[in-house]
Amino acid sequence: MTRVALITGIGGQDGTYLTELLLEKGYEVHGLVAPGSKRFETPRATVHVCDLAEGSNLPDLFHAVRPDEVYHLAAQSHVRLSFDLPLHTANVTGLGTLRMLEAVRSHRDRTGQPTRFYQASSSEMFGRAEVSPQSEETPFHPRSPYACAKVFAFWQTVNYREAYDLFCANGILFNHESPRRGEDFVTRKITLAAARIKLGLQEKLTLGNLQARRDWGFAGDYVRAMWAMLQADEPDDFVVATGQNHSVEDFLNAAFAAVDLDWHDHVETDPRFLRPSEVDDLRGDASKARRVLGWEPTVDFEGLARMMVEHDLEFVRRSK
Ligand code: F7E
Repeated sequence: MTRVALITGIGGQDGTYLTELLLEKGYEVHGLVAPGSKRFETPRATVHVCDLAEGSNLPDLFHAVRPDEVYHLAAQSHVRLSFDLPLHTANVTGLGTLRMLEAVRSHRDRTGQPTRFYQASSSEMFGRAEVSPQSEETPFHPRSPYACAKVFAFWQTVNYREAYDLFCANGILFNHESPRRGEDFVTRKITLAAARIKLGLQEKLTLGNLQARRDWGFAGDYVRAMWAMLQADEPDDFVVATGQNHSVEDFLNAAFAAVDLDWHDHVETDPRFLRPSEVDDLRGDASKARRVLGWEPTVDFEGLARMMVEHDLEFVRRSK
């Protein structure tokens, strides 16, 4: 029997990689997009519109799609923006997850179908972490409205597993990037600027905190971990990370070196891009995912920066 997957946020970076992976594996793929968001066009997946800020058509969608697996990726996911839109972020990122969990629970109770649920939890939940690297055992100390909403969603996911005996898994994913990363996230902002500067289309790049350290991996690797979590014998929570971290400055070095430029000649900083409370240093310990799921990352930090810059050189040339 063909398995059916439903991906919320199917048009985002992770949604597109996950769609490709699931199609390769023979799934029938459905996706949800927010009203008014750019439609994700693929002849091989069926896209539905749903506003997770209210979710009124979720029961009908579950009835029509009958998903075996739900990958809940949709969120207001920009940390800086969450300080400007805290209520919207809490509603979409926090309550949106609860609306999805309720849809899974009531669909199971009505039809008997045991839909498995993946929650896109985030390393931002660790925030001001007191230990490094962070694992599934590390306490949360969220530092933004986004991270607070993700902590709420994490515990709702655990609670639905424990209270209703549903297969609900949290993937605690550290930063994951790719050529498809949104242009407001720091890695893509840097690689696009490096490409434009190289091609003479831009002179300066304005950033915020260059000292922040993150554990950056490749999104294409991370969606394999999402899938593996829903194939496990038992539902559980897993950190997904490379185990290495670097500063924003390190990423600047790697990206500008790929186009033979010195970033010091082009980068300026502006407090506009600082956050009221920053997460200084994150690094993940994914040994549980390696042991239980057999998951391994395949792209390292330099490889990731090079892949993104090479893509953006071509992308900028084509759109010139
Ligand atoms: O910032 C610093 C910024 O916005 C990384 C999301 O996917 O990963 C992401 O959250 C660091 C921060 O990602 C700029 O202050 C400096 O320290 O790329 P980012 P993020 O906040 O780590 C986690 C795992 C998620 O769950 C989130 O949804 O870079 N930084 N200058 C800057 N950041 C941005 N965006 N823009 C700058 O100009």
